[in-house]
Amino acid sequence: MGRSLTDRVAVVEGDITAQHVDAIVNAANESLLGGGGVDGAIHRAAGPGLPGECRRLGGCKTGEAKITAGYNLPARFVIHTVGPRWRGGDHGEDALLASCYTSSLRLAEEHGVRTIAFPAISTGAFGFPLPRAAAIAVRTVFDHLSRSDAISQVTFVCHGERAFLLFKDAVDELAGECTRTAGRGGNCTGLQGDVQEAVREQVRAQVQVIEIVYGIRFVEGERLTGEIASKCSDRECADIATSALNSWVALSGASGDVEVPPEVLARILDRASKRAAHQNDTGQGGEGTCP
Ligand code: AR6
Repeated sequence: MGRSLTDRVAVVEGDITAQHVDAIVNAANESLLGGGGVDGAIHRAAGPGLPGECRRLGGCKTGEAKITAGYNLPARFVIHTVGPRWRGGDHGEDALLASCYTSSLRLAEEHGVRTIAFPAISTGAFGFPLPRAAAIAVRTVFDHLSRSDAISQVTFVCHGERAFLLFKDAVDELAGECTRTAGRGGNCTGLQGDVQEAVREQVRAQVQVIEIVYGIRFVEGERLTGEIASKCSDRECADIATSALNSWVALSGASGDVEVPPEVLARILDRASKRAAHQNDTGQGGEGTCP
């Protein structure tokens, strides 16, 4: 077995552009064409090759991630992710922020990255409260590392002492929880409650996105969210279930107040949990595989 979870997470104070890791993560905006803050620092340090490659990527949605070379940086890759703008906390910001970390880690793994450094995404120009962002970042990274050994080291690079102390506290708190629940260096089963909450948040956000995109309103949307979240114990399953729900809405041509028939929901949940279990068994990613 590899190193313990807590040994695989570090917090440092400094400049992310100076990190000697396989990949650094950029807190970008949807255009991927550069900006201020950590984005500006990364573009300056990477040099003129980076904007050219970024332009060819065609932008990036909030919560998602794209990858480029690192050019003049010590890091081989830059993973560009777009954090949510803070709008008071009731607009899916938590789930979108968690999704930035998960998407970046997945993309890193697809490119063989073993060591990766993150800034405190969304906590500058995008205004996400730092303590809340630190807790989400650390919990999401711990959760991912507890499921996959592919990445050996994650470093949170904090700009300033306040960020450093908040991230350090969040790591120490989770590390203590892991030690209490799993003994020496083992799995972090104490995270399960947090994972369930994160899955529910993710489902709620995706259900809202479907409502916005199709201009509909699910009858008893919160109950729908609860049923999907309680059947899905991980994000993989929740992703599959909400994409299936999205397809059903698109194909049914539903409008206005939409009630998902119980047999449709049961079929969606059954297939999602079977497919996610199959992907977890075979270690495959989230897309394009059939049981
Ligand atoms: N190394 C590590 N962290 C840094 C560095 C650095 N060199 N520079 C700043 N930070 P921000 P956002 C910290 O504003 O909130 C850009 O214009 C900073 O203290 O860079 O996601 C983009 O183009 C803060 O804690 O990113 C977008 O338009 C954290 O990095 C927008 O800002 C994130 O602050 C994205 O806003």
